[in-house]
Amino acid sequence: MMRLIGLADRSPFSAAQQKGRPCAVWSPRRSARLLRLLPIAGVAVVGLVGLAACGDTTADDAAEAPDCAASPGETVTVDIGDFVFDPTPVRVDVCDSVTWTNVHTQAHTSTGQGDKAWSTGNLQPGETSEPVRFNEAGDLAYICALHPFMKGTVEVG
Ligand SMILES: [Cu+2]
Repeated sequence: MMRLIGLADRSPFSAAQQKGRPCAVWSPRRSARLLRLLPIAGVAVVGLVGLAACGDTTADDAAEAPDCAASPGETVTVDIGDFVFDPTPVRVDVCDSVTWTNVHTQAHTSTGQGDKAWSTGNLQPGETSEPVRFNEAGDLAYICALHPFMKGTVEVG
């Protein structure tokens, strides 16, 4: 903005002309001055185009990766029963969360495997985990860390 004001100040038209006299007389001296300013103006334009391009890229990235913090989805509950996760697989949308509720008589966990690793820690009988949010589509395997033969899957997408 400061640069644009600066250019306006160096207009080849006199102040009186800018104030509204109908067509100004073009001054060669002032024209030469304007020509010297053109490269600066060009840099300013390129800079603005560059900023616009960056803005577009950011917008595209945002479209691919939804802002789950701004618009969280639903929370779905999975029960941990008699050495089983119920339901499994559990299907959720991107940005949804899952909580695990231990309805069994022993402690269990939900512990993610692979890239998306999470752990509820030990859930005692009757206890419900903190929500685990899923920000990307994919099939995610998990186990109970106390009983690794207990397997479950969260299908996101
Ligand atoms: Cu278990």
